[in-house]
Amino acid sequence: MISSPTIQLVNPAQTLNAVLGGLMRRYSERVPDVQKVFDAMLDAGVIQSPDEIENDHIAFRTMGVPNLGLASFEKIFMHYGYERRDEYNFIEKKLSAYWYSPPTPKLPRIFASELRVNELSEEAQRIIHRYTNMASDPVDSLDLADAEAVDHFLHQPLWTTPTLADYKTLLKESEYAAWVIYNRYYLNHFTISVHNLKPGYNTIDEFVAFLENRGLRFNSAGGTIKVSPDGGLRQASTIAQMIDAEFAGGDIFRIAGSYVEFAERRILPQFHDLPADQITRQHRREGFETGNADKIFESTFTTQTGK
Ligand code: OOG
Ligand code: NI
Repeated sequence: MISSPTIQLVNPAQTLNAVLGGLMRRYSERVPDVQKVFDAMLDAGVIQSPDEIENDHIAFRTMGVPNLGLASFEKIFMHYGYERRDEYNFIEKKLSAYWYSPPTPKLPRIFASELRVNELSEEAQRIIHRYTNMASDPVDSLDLADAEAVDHFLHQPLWTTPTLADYKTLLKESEYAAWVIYNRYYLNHFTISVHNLKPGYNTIDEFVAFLENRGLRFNSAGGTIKVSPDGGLRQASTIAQMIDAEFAGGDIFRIAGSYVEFAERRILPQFHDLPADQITRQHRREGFETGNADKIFESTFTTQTGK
């Protein structure tokens, strides 16, 4: 009989799977809409098990300050083989973002954004720096081979719990800033790919109609369904889950947490004649779209959550 080794060497792919699993587990606990969507899909026979769902991408938000922001955050996933791709700029929201392609095609893409803190008012900058001042980049002292350590890092406070007054001041100027000061690196959303679902559910219009009938509420900023100018990327998202957040000193206030997104990536024109069973990710519209993303950000904004 072969005895199992006492020390298991874990490869980066396994570590990444564990990190992604931890993110999804906590996110599902925090966002009841996730289970609602799964239940609707099971009930309608769209899927037999949630494992069949393809996760198009996950998204994170960061504060663009020294030792944090994308330059720090991206090191985590690039360590596991993610590659930085296109950049997106959101002038009015003062945000920069990149998407990252995964090391293997079944894994979710990552969309990560950063607030350009230095473009905010002096007061907002002062508040943000008071919480986010770091002597060094915390990712540099993280053992990225240790999935548990990374899972803990992504769900830890990172900085002291904000006061409700500071949260409200930030909220007036940048809803994104307020979101990050409280929620930090919590998963902002995961995204169900709809194009590989069965007919009747495999377009964004059909899928959104299906979920609206089941009582889910969608972000209506710029129209419920956001379409890229080339027509290839179609997205919609729910309105963020409200959470009773506890602030410094014990104040409780209802704030926006995370949401769920849905994406349809159409087959690129040059592959329209390929047989359906040969279509894979590389034959569909890749990347993201600034105009779509600009409105999807508003899933956590009071203009949507207060509707
Ligand atoms: C990200 C919004 C953009 C997309 O798929 O374009 C986005 C966010 O709300 O942080 O998710
Ligand atoms: Ni998204």
